[in-house]
Amino acid sequence: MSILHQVYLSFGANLGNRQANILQALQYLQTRTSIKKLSSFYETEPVGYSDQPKFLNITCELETEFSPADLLHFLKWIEKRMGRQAAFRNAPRPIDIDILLYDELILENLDLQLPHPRLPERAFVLVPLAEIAPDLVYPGLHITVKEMLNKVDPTGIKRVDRSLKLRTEHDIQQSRPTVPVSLSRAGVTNLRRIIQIADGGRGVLFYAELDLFADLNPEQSGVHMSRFSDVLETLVEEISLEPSRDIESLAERLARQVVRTQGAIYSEVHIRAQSPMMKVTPITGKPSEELYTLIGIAASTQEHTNRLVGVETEGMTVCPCAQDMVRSYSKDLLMEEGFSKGDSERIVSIIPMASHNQRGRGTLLIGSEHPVRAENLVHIVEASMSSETYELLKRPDEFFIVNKAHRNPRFVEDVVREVLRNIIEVYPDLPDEAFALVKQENFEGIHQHNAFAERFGTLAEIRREILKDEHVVRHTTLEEWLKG
Ligand code: PH2
Ligand code: MG
Ligand code: MG
Repeated sequence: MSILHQVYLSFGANLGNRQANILQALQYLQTRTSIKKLSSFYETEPVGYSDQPKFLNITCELETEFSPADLLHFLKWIEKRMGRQAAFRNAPRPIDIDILLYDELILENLDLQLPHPRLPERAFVLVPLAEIAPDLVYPGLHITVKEMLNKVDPTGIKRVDRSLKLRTEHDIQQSRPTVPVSLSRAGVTNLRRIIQIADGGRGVLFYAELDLFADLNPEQSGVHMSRFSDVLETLVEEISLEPSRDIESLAERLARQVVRTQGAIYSEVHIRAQSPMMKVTPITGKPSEELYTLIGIAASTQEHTNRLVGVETEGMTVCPCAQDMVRSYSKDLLMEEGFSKGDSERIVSIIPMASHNQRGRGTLLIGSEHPVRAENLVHIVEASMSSETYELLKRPDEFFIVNKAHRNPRFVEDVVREVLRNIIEVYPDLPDEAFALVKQENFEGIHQHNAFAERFGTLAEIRREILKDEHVVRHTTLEEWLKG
């Protein structure tokens, strides 16, 4: 392993698009080295040969494995690659890259002198350098950059913003749309970020996909797309200081900021994060890490936010219908072999019966002020299928879940109903206004298509059916509940 050297470079450009040239040179530089610090951009009066355009100058600190000679060679390659032609000393150029310092090295070669001999007298280098390394010492002279800067005349050195010439006098997003109709939701989808959520004392990182929406009034042509990312970027910074308690709190923080920054009446944020969970296999007790999808949704108005927490997880189901056919066929076989009807029925009720089985994906969302933990919801969904599944299965574990699933055959509809019943019984304390959405999709083993079932509604609606035997025809939808 080679050691890394600390190097300071100076960039100057006074031909062509100076800003673009410097940025291009920095891009080439990063193909072999690693930039640690970068100064602002400065517009500077030409020094030496003065009958030429103004310069744009910057400095940077970098880490490299290159020797001084190899670094010089590489920088010359960049200059040439960018169209610099050999010319007289101090001639105008699209790009010039000079090595200012290389560690504490002092070198007196014909083609390379270190530290840069004219550094102490050049304000166009010292001003940007003092910005990133004021206390850096000039080898040999034992004097800092700040001290050298105090001895030169910094007039003619002007800090400039990086900019493109833009006409910004009119805000296209604020202009009146051609068709003056309001939009229910406009925004960004599939924004991907690493988010942080508190787990006990520490923040845990998750890969997440986010959708952010705002409503649009008939007078406004578009949302401010970049503000969605701004909101996220700001929050990602805030979160690293103070992680959100849970995924729904994170969705809520975002939804509130979207309302504020978009001037919207209504905003919606959906987050899906991949989350690991430790399970223990049923027989051999081996720990096994499973991935499930953690879901947080929040909808905000100026006054109020509704939040949901949810999970998506996989398990397996065994088809009751196919199993029933196998059972009656088996019974007939036994009777053809001479077993009595009674014995045949007893036998097929004792031994496991074959069927087709499939992986199923279950979704459970709960909306309530009353906190519900996502980890607990994973177990509700898994307990409602024919059997849970595991990433790791030793042979006795495998046998256990195959047997469990075949003793527990369930249609896709049964799974949804089991989840609903479990919610009602496990969370009697959830208020009537709370909301639930339960969805199951089975990747059928005997078809290319999937089987699907879903129920959504308030807990009041679901309780009336399960506990009071009524038929509730109107089911409150997720959208209605979010806006309610
Ligand atoms: N570079 C020179 C000579 N003169 N003047 C300014 N302002 N900026 C430079 O980068 C510069 C210069 C020789 O390389
Ligand atoms: Mg130079
Ligand atoms: Mg040079």
